[in-house]
Amino acid sequence: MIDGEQATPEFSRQFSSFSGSRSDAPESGFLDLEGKRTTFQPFSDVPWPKVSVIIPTLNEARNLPHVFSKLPPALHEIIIVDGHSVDDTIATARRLRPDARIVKQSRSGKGNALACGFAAATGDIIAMVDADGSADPAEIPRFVRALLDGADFAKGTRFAAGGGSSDLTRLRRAGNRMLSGLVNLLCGTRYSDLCYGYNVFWRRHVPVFGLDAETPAPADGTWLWGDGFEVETLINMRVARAGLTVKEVASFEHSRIHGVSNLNAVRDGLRVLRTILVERFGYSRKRSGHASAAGLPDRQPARELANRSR
Ligand SMILES: Nc1nc2c(ncn2[C@@H]2O[C@H](COP(=O)(O)OP(=O)(O)OP(=O)(O)O)[C@@H](O)[C@H]2O)c(=O)[nH]1
Ligand SMILES: [Mg+2]
Repeated sequence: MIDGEQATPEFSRQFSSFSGSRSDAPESGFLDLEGKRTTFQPFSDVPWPKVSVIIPTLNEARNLPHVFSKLPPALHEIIIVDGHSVDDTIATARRLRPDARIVKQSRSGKGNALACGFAAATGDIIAMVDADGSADPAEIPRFVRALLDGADFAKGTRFAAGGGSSDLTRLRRAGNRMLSGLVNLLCGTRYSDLCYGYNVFWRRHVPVFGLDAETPAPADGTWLWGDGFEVETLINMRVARAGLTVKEVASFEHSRIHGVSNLNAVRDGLRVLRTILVERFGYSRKRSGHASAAGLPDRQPARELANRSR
């Protein structure tokens, strides 16, 4: 948002909550690993659209079987964006889903992985799904329904009827509430779950995000802003600024199945806070240069990220 600009007044009208209807949810367990396509028609009134599922992976080989087993059939494409995993992530993905496209990300971080996945996608709709088993891909049709009902951006929330989490710590819950409240105050939005990364949207809106998938990783090891976990906040704020219609969709977050989180609540929470402030107050001043397509400081010292657990 530009300096001095008022919070987006239209946004509260454009923003609504969608808790999903159980009748829209498909039956679970419809993975088709043998390549058989059963008739898949979750909606009686509209055809199932072309859906691209983007799955960022960093050492998620042990979780992929579960995630793939929950994917709805009849997807347009599955795109795995790998962050140079050192386990068997790519081999596992190829074995389980030979039809999946594997994309190597251009730099580092989940944000960069998503940017690369969005750039590679060819469907009408993009679903962002984590690979650690926390996001249930069987919920995708519920999000798609919200888009077909008129939303531009279907935003997952753990804090609506039908949603929840078995993964949120008290610290994260409090931080998320504070950060969501801050964005709502500054931007006139009504996000109930700013930091939740399960979102589904029309691909035509990707330019609104202003993400840079192309620039190579800087030689000095710095990260471009938006490449980390702050990407979700950045996207949510830009979606609001562009006046897109957002519907929140109830979603249940499960605990990561295997492995360790790459997120550090304090470090990444501070990155989110900084993102909010720069997006709201520093956008016009910062919008030169490649990373500042994101409107943010271009780089972050590598040392801030050096302790990221892998
Ligand atoms: N390609 C790629 N994927 C990443 C990177 N960092 C995290 N991911 C993936 O992004 C998803 C979310 O990362 P997590 O480490 O689970 O972080 P989180 O879900 O925000 O935090 P938790 O709630 O603690 O699990 C997972 O599928 C990770 O494998 C990265 O640098 N590159
Ligand atoms: Mg996770």
